[in-house]
Amino acid sequence: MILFGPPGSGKGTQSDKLVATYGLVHLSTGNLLREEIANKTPLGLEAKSLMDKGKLVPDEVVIGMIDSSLEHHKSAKGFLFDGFPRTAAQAQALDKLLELKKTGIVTVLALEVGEDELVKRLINRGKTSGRSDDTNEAVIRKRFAVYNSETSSVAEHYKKLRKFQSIKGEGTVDEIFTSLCEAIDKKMK
Ligand code: B4P
Repeated sequence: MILFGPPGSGKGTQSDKLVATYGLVHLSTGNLLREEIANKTPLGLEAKSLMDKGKLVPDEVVIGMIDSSLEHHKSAKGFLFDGFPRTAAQAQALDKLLELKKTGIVTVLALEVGEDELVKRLINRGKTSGRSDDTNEAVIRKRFAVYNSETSSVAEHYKKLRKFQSIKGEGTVDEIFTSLCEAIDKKMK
């Protein structure tokens, strides 16, 4: 499954609950990149300078990270992709990787949240998380611009494949979680 949506839409928040309920492996490219930053690897240093400007990390880097994570969890029952794919090239690469492993995406759940609410959530998170990409409103706005120009094509890709479902992403965390579970359970029947 893919959990899709703009920055701050609650992908990380809902992923934690979904993986616990459905027994999936959580693959968040944002978390994988932050681990590289914390470990001060060359990849992490390159990623940090892009993330702090609100830009995306190069496709080859994130596709490579996903490929090795899939290899690492060969016996997994399933995966929840969070924050990936974020470009059309990443979506095509994921399709190919999954095809090679004789599997595929069951559904793409897209959290829909208005931009004012997103800015509020990210600025709030920036006060406590220590995430340098959440403290500056200009960087947050840049991330939305990148989402509109580079990431919205991912939605089109999965709409064409009839795998895309929109979910209202405003309300309490539990209300949104219930809507996500209903959509997944319908798909699994
Ligand atoms: P990510 O780590 O993917 O994070 P995000 O989009 O900022 O946030 P998310 O949607 O997970 O929000 P959360 O649940 O935490 O990306 C960070 C950066 O990494 C990107 O800008 C990019 O540079 C790079 N990157 C990552 N993946 C990449 C890729 N594939 N290709 C290239 N570059 C990539 O929620 C946000 C806040 O809202 C939290 O504080 C939460 O508590 C709050 N919240 C959640 N649900 C709420 C609710 N219902 N009501 C009120 N508040 C809520």
